[in-house]
Amino acid sequence: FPYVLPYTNITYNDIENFYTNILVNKKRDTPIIQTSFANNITFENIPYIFQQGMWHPLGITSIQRTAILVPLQNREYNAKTFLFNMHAFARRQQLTYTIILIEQASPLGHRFNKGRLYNTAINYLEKQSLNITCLVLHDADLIPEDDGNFYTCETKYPKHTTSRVRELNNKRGYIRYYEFLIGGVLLLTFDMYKTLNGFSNLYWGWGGEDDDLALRLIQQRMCIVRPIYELAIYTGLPHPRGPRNNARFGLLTWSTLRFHTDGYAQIESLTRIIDIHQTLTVTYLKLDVNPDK
Ligand code: BGN
Repeated sequence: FPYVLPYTNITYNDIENFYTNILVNKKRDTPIIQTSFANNITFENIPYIFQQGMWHPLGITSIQRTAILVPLQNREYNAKTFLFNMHAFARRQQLTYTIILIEQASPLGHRFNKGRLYNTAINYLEKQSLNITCLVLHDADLIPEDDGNFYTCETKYPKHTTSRVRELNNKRGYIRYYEFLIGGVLLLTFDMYKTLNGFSNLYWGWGGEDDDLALRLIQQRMCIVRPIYELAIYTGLPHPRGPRNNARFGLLTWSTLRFHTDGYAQIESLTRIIDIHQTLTVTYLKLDVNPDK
């Protein structure tokens, strides 16, 4: 991480600790904290039933109830591939799960605000009686490649699973992102989400909102759990790039000062759900993100 934030309570030491916590040793490309699961498992033909808004494996009681949340804007072509793969993946892992697409529908063509989409959908979910215990914040263009990458939450800390991404339209193979990254796919509980006051509502366009959340983690003295490096692999689906957020560097600088006043606790006064639509494979939430506020 390139710099330390002025006028905040985050020091070099904190950032150093963040790294020490996630790494078994500091050599790059070595496994990070191991989560508790076996190696590749593939279950074929698992019978599932759809009941009270969730998919359940027949005859099995899952310990966790998982909601996979996917923010979207004009990405139907990725969403179809995503759903097709994600249902199969969740079933092979015998999860009790639901998939929620959160579409930024209004105002039309306005820059994407992923933070507002997540905050709104999670606020909506909290009021439902689905008893969700694990939130999976998932980019629509990422497909997990290994069944050993379990979509189950850890008890104490968020889990980040996108250590390596192989983009379909280039030949560079798997790209290892920076240690500080928590964007892509992040699994956490409602309690963890509330401790962080969710995402900032102020990031419009591509980039930075995930780094802002990482700063909130450090501020709360939390760390990140990752699956072993071999399992944390994804295919990145091709798509055109949306406009970047040029304000992101400035926003990140002051991020930790806005912690209490900008996030999940403030979302109800900002956005509006304009449509809720349930099909067998997905729950659609259409949102007005309301850039005027
Ligand atoms: C980073 C972006 C993240 C994005 C990753 C991976 C920024 C802020 C710069 C200080 N962060 O560069 O938002 O998830 O790339 O693509 O742009």
